[in-house]
Amino acid sequence: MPRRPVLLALTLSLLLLQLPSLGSASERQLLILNWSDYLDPELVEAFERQHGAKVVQSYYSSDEVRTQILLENDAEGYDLILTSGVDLAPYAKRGWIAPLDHARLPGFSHLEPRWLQAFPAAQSHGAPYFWGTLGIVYRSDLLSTPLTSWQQLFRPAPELQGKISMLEDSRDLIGMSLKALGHSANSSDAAQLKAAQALLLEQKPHVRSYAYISLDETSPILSGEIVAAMMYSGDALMLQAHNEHLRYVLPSEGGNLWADYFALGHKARNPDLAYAFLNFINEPQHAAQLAQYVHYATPNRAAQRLLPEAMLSDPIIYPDATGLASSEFYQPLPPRALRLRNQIGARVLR
Ligand code: N2P
Repeated sequence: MPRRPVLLALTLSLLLLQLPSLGSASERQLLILNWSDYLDPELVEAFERQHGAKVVQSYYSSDEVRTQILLENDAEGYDLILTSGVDLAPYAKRGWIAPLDHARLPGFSHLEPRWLQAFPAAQSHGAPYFWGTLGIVYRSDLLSTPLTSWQQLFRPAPELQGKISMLEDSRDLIGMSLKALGHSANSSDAAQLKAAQALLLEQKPHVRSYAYISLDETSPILSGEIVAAMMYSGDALMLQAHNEHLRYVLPSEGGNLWADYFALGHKARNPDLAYAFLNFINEPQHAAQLAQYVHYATPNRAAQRLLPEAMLSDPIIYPDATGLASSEFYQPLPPRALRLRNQIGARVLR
């Protein structure tokens, strides 16, 4: 009687045993841990054709979720990991990412050198990909007052209550509530962090979701279920293609200025293919195509020259001096502050 289940179990376990070997046997698979909507699928296909390889992407929904994923699987099998610049050094320390051999990256000649200096370990471990800001997106047709500040999102007017989406990420939540209170996003000051926690808990009953909302036509900000969200600049522009009433604002208190990097997985199965990919995406034509797809600022100078003027003069993509001056890069924080921030994050997100 139990024969069939046993057989089934046996077949299944055989199948499962096969899976990892399938991955490693076919040398031509590139496994990327990435944000969604961060690589133009057309370009991915072109790379696959050119290299007779398959690109497989695994997606995360916040910087913090990425770290969680890596903690859980110790970065096993990822050839490339797309990470925020500030996380390069801690990921290198944990042994999740490997130093890049610049001699194998002729495509790097196109990059603005400043991005290799922007974060600790960027020089050794980072392939600069895009940069942008974290701010607010909102539906101008569904709100009577335009949003210009974090204060308006953290202490929402009745028309906003219950219709807000925030990222599921302690660093972003705490960082931007600190900005709303006039402090540095990188504060380690216990009193300031406590005030940020209070603001987040005050906002919480009015937040509909702590999530990375989708950028396609199914997005809750298009249906009106959400009317304002904490969002990355280019993501807001991507969504704007579906609804012209969407507005992105870098809040008056300033936002977060970030840069993302591809890093080579320490346990990469196909490092050669990873290098080929990094060179491929840095070919000026390709980098320009990617920039137009994601709506972010490219660190690739040769690609910039190929971009339409409208993109280069768009203040959402290239913020003006005021926006840049009030915004901050996240910085590595001392362990004590990190512990406190983790506690706050857990309280807010539980
Ligand atoms: C991709 C968003 C990535 C930007 N859709 C976050 N740094």
